[in-house]
Amino acid sequence: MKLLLLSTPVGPLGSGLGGGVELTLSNIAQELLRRGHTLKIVAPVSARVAALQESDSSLSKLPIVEIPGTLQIPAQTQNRSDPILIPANSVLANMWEYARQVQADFDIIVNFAYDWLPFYLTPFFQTPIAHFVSMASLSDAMDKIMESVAIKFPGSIAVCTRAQAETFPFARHCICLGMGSGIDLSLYDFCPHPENQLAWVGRIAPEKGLEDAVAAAEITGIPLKIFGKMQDENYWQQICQHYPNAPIEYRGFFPTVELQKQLRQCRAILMTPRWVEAFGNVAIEALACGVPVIAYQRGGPSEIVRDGETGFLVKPDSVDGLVQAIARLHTIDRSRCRRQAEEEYSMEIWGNRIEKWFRNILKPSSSPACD
Ligand code: HBI
Repeated sequence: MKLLLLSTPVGPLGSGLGGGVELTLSNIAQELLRRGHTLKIVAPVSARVAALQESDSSLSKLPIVEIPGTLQIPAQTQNRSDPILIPANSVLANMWEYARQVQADFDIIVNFAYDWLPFYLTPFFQTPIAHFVSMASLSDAMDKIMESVAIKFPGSIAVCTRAQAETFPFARHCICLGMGSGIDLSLYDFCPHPENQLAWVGRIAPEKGLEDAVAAAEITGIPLKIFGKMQDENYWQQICQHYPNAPIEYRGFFPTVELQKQLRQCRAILMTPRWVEAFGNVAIEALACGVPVIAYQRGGPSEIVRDGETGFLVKPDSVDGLVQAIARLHTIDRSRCRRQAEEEYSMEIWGNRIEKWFRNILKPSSSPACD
């Protein structure tokens, strides 16, 4: 197949601003190229793309078409009833104008943006558009436009997990991929004997609930290493002021290979989402290193963690629950964590599900099948 992949408009690919969907897109691209498909990626121009491609080897060989323009406002900063905002010289609009011009060269267009415009444009395009929805329901305007596409174009909308699907009124029309990405297991090295430290990985932003992980670090006295894009500086400052004595260290944002070198050294990763996390790519990256996952029983991670075997599922927003789970980490066999990643989240499994989704869209009489 000839594919055109349109990335998230909130940041350049590899910048970390796009969170998990950056890993999703680059892993889908690599796996499809490996399978002999041809593709192009359309993403916001990055002042540092050369540096990014050097630092993140997985990005270097991907064919990226860079589009200029103003980045889109992150949807999770908006309120449910807010109107859709499009800035002047919108990079999102510029990306889709490019797609409109080249669409005849492709069999299928894949949208990774959680934005109104790509859904609205779907009926105006001649080339079929597949939509990978990377977050749970956030706004009424988005729910409305996604629902109209889900009904008009059966099988065109894919979600990561059932928990995420259930947040949408059109859940029954979604293709459920059962995962938000596969991972290249060869990039993750199993670590049997970690340091006495915990990890937290994610965009530093309120919806990720970092403060609970910091509170658990203060109570247990176990150092917490924090990785991810510094998206909301004020939020971070508030946490530092509120927990001046917590044993925490912000390490920064790292490409996959560098991240796993540090993540594997940890006794567990803490996942403390305030919102319904669509999937939780960091959970399967941790498992691939043999790192148990301690996660709130909310959204995607609750469909990934095998409670008591590869980590623990904790009552949502309960810091005590996190502390009790940390105290039971010695009962988890780290090699079982690695095995779960191999059995359930390999690129092979991911590639098969993605190909099936696309082929069903290209076949005329297709009915969505939820795995
Ligand atoms: N916000 N408007 C908008 N568009 C996106 O594509 C988007 C976003 N916020 C977060 C985000 N994408 C990704 O970090 C998640 O999909 C993983």
